[in-house]
Amino acid sequence: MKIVDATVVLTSPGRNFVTLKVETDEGVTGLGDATLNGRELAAAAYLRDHIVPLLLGTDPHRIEDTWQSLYRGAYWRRGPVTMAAIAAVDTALWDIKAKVAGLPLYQLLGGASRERVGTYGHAGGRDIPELLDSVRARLADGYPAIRVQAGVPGLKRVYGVTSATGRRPVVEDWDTAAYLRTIPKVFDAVRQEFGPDLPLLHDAHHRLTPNQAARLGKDLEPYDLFWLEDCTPAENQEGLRLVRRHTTTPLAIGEVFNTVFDYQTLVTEQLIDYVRSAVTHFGGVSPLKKLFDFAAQYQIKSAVHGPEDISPVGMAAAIHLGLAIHNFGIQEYAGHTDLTHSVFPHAYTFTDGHLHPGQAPGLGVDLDEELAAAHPYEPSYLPVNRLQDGTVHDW
Ligand code: GCO
Ligand code: MG
Repeated sequence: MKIVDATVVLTSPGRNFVTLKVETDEGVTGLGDATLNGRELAAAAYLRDHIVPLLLGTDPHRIEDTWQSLYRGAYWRRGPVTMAAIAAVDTALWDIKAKVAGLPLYQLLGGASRERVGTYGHAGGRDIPELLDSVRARLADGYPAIRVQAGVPGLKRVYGVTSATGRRPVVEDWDTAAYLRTIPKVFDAVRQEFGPDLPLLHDAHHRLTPNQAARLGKDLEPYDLFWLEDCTPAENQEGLRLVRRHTTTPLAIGEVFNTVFDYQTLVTEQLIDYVRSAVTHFGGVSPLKKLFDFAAQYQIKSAVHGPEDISPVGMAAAIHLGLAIHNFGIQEYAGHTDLTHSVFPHAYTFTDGHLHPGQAPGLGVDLDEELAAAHPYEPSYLPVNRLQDGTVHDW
């Protein structure tokens, strides 16, 4: 079997997605997701200009060898653009292999370890009443666990939830002290309204120092969070030692990480409880499975990043992995617009707050290229965040 063509499809059915379609001489095709929110054209060009020419004529069954040759062969390693592009190839080749086998991908990853994949959804509001309504709406959607983000008095926007839009980044504002005072009150209100049982999560979106994160984790202990996410930027992995020493609030990190090296200290010293990387940004199904197996040795679980900017192709790959691995924790599922579901018809289902990959061979996702072409790429940026004196802060 040989790869005879590979094309990159950019489409924006509400937001941008980058999809790689790999075609073989036997007519079997595979899809991979390389969407990099706000930097889509860089991932598309890396694929189109530097990777596709190398794929033509190669054997799609040699997934590990292809991955290693793209990773090591480029000499320049790691980074979100490189790893999103490699991820798309790896995922498309797994899609092809599973289609040839006539099996849904999860069967090739060891088969099902559970009946279905549990999720969490997003609730947010500018103030507490609006937030409580949003939690009610997510519960009505069936979500068994909910991420709670709330407005901070004095700040213009609810942070960390803005879509990427426009030809220039939107500028948001930030005040860490006000945030640290507000969030425990928010969780107090949510617990009072919804009781002790509902699993609640919170995303600090890389905005705190280790010391501030330690304080927030401690202040949130009475509200029994499922996790506190991205409490620091965590490039300084050792910084998590300080956070860990001061709080038992579970910690989840990693949506911006793209290799296992970013996790080395965090995992081996058990400084976190959940690894958050996505198939789409971590080099594909192959390395993410290895990360989960590594994390499992330290009782750390999976929690794959699943915002709207992971396409249904990347989401399907995550669901297959989530069904198969033993140390599955939870899957983030922000869902997609109806138009996105039509551009990427898929076998996976979301029922009663749980996902299942379905039984279609491969990933179980198609691409309606005509519909995709009718919704072309639109330039967009994630927001930039500034402190009230104008200093740029982590977003
Ligand atoms: C999450 C994330 C997202 C990111 C987004 C950036 O936990 O889902 O923080 O909301 O902000 O994926 O592109
Ligand atoms: Mg996050």
